[in-house]
Formats: sequence, structure tokens, C-alpha cells
Amino acid sequence: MSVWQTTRFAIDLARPRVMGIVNVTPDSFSDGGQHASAASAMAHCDALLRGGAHILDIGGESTRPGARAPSVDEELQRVLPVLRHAVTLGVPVSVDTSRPQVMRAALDLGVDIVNDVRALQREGALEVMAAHSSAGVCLMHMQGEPGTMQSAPHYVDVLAEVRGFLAARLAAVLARGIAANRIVLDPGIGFGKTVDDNLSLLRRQHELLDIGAPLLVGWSRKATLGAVTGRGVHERQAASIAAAMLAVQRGARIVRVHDVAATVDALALWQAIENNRGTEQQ
Ligand code: 7PJ
Repeated sequence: MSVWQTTRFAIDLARPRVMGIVNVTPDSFSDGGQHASAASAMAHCDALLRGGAHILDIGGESTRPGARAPSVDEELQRVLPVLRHAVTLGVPVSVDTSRPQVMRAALDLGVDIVNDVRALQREGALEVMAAHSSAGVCLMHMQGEPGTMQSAPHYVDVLAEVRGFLAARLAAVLARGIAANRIVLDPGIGFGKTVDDNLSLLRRQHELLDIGAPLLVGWSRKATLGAVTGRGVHERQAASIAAAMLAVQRGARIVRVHDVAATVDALALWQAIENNRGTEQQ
């Protein structure tokens, strides 16, 4: 059965895995500033683990349209204290970044996984991963750049394009000597895609399963769920769980979510059905 090999942990993908999202973005209205945001992110790591998270994903750069990119130093100051705490918690830790300097600092700290929405395309990123080839990596598809990607997404065939991109990035990373069992792929829900594109990526997700690496997906609270349900970002838990379940049912092995405990419960039910629990009584 498939395993995602990372620096310290071999993550068994025979069962679906839940990656909990930890955002470290400073609240300029709070007196504590940087310190307060780091402390609350650390507390959030602990809360997600109590909820049953299998992996923690920690990021300091907002990819929302219009968000100002922090400097490298700012991003390091945001994420490093939280990563230092997270690596003591006994679960695999992922850093959500596109910057080679942040990847290197995180990997030097013992972080297990690099999660890059730019799929290691920034100059120097492949070299950092090659120098830390025992780490795991998630390669995500995005059309365009966060600031402008939602202005006019366009595809002839979104599945074919996402598939082609992920296959090419997988080949590029393999060519740098990173083993296939350290790599997972992500279609990048909401990253330069219309509502219809995102729905197609779920409907036809099976077309992404034989590229050569397990699939990770993130539907949690995304705009497509708002478009379908008419709900605001903080009212999308039910739709997020439904999307995570549908993605797992269609072959995704890891789901990246905000609402960890509820997703873990939903997937426990899916797993019980999958294991044929109950059939012994019939
Ligand atoms: C994703 C991510 C995703 C991966 C974000 C948000 C936006 N990394 N980072 N996949 N989304 N691998 O969570 O709404 O979908 S940030």
C-alpha cells in the first residue's frame, strides 16, 4: 500500500489523512503583534492535534488575491517560531511556502514536508529540495499568480492542463534525485480556476490518479463552495466536509482542511464503510 515518505515519518496512505491548516498572519490590530500571532498559531497547532490532525501545515504568506507578499524576513519571523514548536508535537509538519530561503530554514529545523503552491518553480527551490532529499513535498497546480489569478482563468481542458503540469513538475523533481515516494500532487482548487473548473476537477478527479504520485486536495472554505451554497466563508463547514469526503471517495489520499475534528469524524464513517464493517452480521 502507498506510503508518503517524509523526513521523520512514513505516512501510511492506506487510510485517508487529514492535514490541518495553521495560518500565521499577524493581526495588526492586536497589541501583541508578531508574538501574539505566533502564540495563537502554536495554540492552534495543539487544538488541531486534539481534533485528530495527522499532519500540520504551517504558512505565513497569504495567497488571497490582493494580499501583500511579506518580505522573506517577515515570513521567516512569522513561521519559524511556530515550526519550532510544531516539530516537538510528534506528527509530520509541513511548511506552506514558495520561497527557497524559507524552505531551507524550515528543513534545517527538521520540518518534514514542503508544501509549495508554486510547485518548486521559484529559482533555487529545486536545489533546496535536492539538498534535503529525505523530506516530503507537495507540488500544486496554479494558473497565474495569486494577485491576478482569478481575474480571467482560462483552460481549453482544465483536467488535461492540470494533469500535464503536474506530470511535468513530478518529472522535474524526480530528475533532481528526489524519490517518487516523497512526492504528492495537488490540483490547486481555487488557484486560477473558475467555479466550473473547480467542480470539473472534483467530478473528473479520477483522471489525476495515475500521474505517478498520491493526490492531496484542499477544498476547505473555498469560494467555489460559497458559490454553490450561497454561504459566507465561515458558514462553509458542511460543504467543506462534503467536498473532502467526495474527494477521498474519488481517490484523494490527503485532505487539507481548517475544520479538522469534523473532517476526521466524517472520514471515520467513510473508512468504516470502506472496511466493510457490518457485513459480518448479514
Ligand atoms: C492550498 C494550499 C491548497 C495546497 C492554500 C486556502 C488558500 N496548499 N495552500 N493546496 N490552499 N497544497 O487555504 O484557502 O489547496 S492557501
